[in-house]
Amino acid sequence: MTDRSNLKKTDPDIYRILEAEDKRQEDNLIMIASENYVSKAVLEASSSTLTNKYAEGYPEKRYYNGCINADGVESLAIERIKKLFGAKAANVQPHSGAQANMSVMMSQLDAGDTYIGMNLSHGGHLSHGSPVNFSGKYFNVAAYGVTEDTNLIDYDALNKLAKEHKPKMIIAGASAYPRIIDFNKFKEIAHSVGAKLLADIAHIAGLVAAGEHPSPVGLADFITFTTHKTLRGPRGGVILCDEAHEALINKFMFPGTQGGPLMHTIAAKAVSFKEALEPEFAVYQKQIIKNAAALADVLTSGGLKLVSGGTDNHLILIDLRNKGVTGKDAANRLDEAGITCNKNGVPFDDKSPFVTSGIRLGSPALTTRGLKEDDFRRIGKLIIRIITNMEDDSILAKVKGEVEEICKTYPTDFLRI
Ligand code: DSN
Repeated sequence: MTDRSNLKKTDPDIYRILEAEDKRQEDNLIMIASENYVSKAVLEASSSTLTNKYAEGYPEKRYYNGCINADGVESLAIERIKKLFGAKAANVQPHSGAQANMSVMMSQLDAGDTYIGMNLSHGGHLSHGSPVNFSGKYFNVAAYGVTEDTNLIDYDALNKLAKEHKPKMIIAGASAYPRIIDFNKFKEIAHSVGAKLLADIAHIAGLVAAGEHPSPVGLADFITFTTHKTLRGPRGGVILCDEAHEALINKFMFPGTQGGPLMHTIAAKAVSFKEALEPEFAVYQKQIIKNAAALADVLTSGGLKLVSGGTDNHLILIDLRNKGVTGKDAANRLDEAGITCNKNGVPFDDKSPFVTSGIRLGSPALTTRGLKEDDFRRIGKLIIRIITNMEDDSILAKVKGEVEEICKTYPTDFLRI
């Protein structure tokens, strides 16, 4: 039980909501591919008194006094993340992945310059050039995607696009791509037209750190990621680069795109990086992949169509068009049963992002909770039962009962500090 006695007295409304959120995370099967459960140590660090501290600048070069402890946590975070990825330089201040991307873009591009990113509707990220985001508003963006038959990244089309547009930068990385990304190919294409390569490994950072996905370190000029997905840290971002780009990146992070860093979050990042350097982390990442593969097999055997035919990583994208069900309806119905995922566009989707033809599922959070392949096979069968019986309330009730049973088998005492 988390001690929230002060909160309960001062603000009973927020107290109640936070208690309800603990319960929600406990009583549901969290299958959003970009979410995870952090450790108690990470939770403790992120609720520390460092939230009170202004520390604009970098260790030993601050604009404020009293930064001795802020310097301590930030230096450790930098040292650990460099070690984890074998990188030469790191900035741990980005509040998010989008902020990390913004700093890299601002450091390399002027307004109106051209770069190439992955189409959001083919599995890309919002901050890789979507017209509704800064990344699409202030730059000229050409987008690559996947092929219609294989749903794999179309490297030939990307190559042609690069030759045609001569971009200053190419971005590799995705938020709904279930296959291995070939960073060698990206490097070859980018450098053949004199473009810089940015690899955004937000989703797969944990897999890369553990050697379960090829690393872009040494291939990409810049690497960005969020710390809260497979990496299992607090919400935030990181930029990796070489020493030659370090000063520029630091300048465009602060003061370029952010003010004071969130030092309590940086402390929590440092803790999660320490955890990721332990041998158990590699075991965890292997299990993430085994669990996703087991789930993919069951879903496919049950007649569901997976984008690209399966998965190599932590996520699965189901194309529901052959079932006559929208992503929105499926995600809502699954949520009613206690299985939380998100609706997601599929490549060449004819439905809007608010409706979509797909759902995205991920294994990282439930793997942290301790679930193994057999559990994922069981959950896969529950998902099929819901999707193939969308109107049947008695099936919904039965599935909900099974979900409750699974949740009870895997308690979440790590949620309480
Ligand atoms: N919004 C994030 C996701 O869910 O994948 C992308 O970074």
